[in-house]
Amino acid sequence: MLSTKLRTQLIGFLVLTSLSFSAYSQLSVIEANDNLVSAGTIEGNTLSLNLIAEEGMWYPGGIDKPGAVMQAFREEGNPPLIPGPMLRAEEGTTVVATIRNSIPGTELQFHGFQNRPADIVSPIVVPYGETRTARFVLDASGIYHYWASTEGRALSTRRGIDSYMSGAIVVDPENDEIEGRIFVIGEGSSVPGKREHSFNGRSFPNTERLQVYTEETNTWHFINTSFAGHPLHLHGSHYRVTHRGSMLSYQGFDSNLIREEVTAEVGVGEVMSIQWEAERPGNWLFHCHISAHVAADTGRLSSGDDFEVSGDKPGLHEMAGMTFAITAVDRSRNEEATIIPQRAITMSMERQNNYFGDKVGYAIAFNESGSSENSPVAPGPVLVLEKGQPTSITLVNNLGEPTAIHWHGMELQSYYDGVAGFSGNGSSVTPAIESGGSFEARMTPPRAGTYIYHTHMDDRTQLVKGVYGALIVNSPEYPYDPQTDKIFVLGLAGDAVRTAARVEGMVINGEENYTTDLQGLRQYRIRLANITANNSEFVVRLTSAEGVESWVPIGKDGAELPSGLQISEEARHMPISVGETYDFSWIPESAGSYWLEVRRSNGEWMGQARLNVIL
Ligand SMILES: [Cu+2]
Repeated sequence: MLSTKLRTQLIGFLVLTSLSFSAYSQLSVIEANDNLVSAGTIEGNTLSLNLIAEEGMWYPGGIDKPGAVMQAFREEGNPPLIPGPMLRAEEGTTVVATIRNSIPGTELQFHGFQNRPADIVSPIVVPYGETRTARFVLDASGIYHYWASTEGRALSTRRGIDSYMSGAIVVDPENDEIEGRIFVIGEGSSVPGKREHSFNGRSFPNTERLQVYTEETNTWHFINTSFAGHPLHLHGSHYRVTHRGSMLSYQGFDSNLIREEVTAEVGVGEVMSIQWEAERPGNWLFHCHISAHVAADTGRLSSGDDFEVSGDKPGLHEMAGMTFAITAVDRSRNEEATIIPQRAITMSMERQNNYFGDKVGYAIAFNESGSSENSPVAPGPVLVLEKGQPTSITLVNNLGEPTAIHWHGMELQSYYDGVAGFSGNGSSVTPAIESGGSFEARMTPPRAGTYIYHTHMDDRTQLVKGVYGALIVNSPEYPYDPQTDKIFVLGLAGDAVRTAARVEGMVINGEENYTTDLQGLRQYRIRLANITANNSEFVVRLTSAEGVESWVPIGKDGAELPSGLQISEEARHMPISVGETYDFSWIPESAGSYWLEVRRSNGEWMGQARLNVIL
């Protein structure tokens, strides 16, 4: 008997050398589960279900794309599914479920078939060839999950052949139904070095094409049974996180604690329910903001020659993996008003040799007539727009490669959203900006706050080389004053990113030792943005020799926080995920050095900025 690890490696080798079909043609094809149908049969107050764990062939990109042997669950008489069959019934229903382990040489450790809410996890262990029966009551309405491992893994380390043995459990209130769609997030594969990233068992562009209507509320529930956290980013509209939960609990938030945001992280084992309304018609993306989780070519089953660049117009944007394409339809079919600019800005993007040491930098300058000429810098400078002012930004590309700029968090017309080959409405689709070419983006910022602009093309080249910066929207009610507003952009600078996600560095405002001077006893606004490539969980602290400071969170992702969250707290905030911005209000009380420190959630040091306070 080969060890599971060695077997996995052999299978991976077979898949990669395309012998998989002949060698494994006896395996069933694992189907993607859109979580629209409940498993089992309900009789009276009892849901009966027979689950079988077995191996099958999984094709997350579609049956014509590369696949991998994976372990999955099926209901007796049905094909195996990724994610596994969904259990859904009303509160008070008793579940009688059998679990059979048909995966030779394994011991199945199964979690989540138990009463709720609960603090104690009661796993069920099923040796190969055996069946166990679970009896439990769906006794608390909410959204939960089950998961299993055949390699004795915790959820946070399950990334191999068993990484997709998970499914949704939905408990509807009595005589009622929880609204919305259920999406199970997955990451991993049996192939060494390859990780698929998916929603409901499919990776983009094979994910469901979601259609929504403007002025209608969309309710989406994300269940993260993958081993990593994922900052989920919506283009063009803000969303609200209404509930969070886990395998065993599910809680709603009071309305005065619910933020409007464009990026929020769903952690390992976590459930996150969101609601949103599309601001405008057109094509919008919803995706994980971790570059590696949406990159077309690294670490995925579909790679190299197998991979066709995704999208409606091949060869332009390069999204893959954990991505949804959304089409928002305006039922009243109102024509979108043409924006007549009151202000015209030019954004020049220049390739500059020997910028980061001997490495190339992609430098940016904003200029407008009547002002003195700015020189390009990498990463890009702060762009300040006015709330309510129709503005034109002409993007001039001299990077030597095509690009596209996304105005992250901004509510604007889809055509200007910056996903080349995808953004737009109907037949007008945003083009890539070819090298030597230009594109005019127009927007009328509807609210004041802290946003980000960044490339939406080839992050691992363009984001790394500096095509990003802070975008501030100013208004009399929420002013931007460079004297009292301090911006800290956490990002990359050339070689600060080395190779894989785990060895990614970080700079603050483009510098390894950023320093700024402040006047004591004045009220400052700290504007933080995380636009690194792959850091889902930064912990940011503001400290002095006296210890950790206090600050008041006031804004997030360009939106003001609800009153219930504008409460003084210890200046230690986590997670601040890639794609999030935060505004904090802070008064330095005494002279001296203060430090804005950034670590990963595991404690790993990333960098710091020095704030010199004089009285
Ligand atoms: Cu992700």
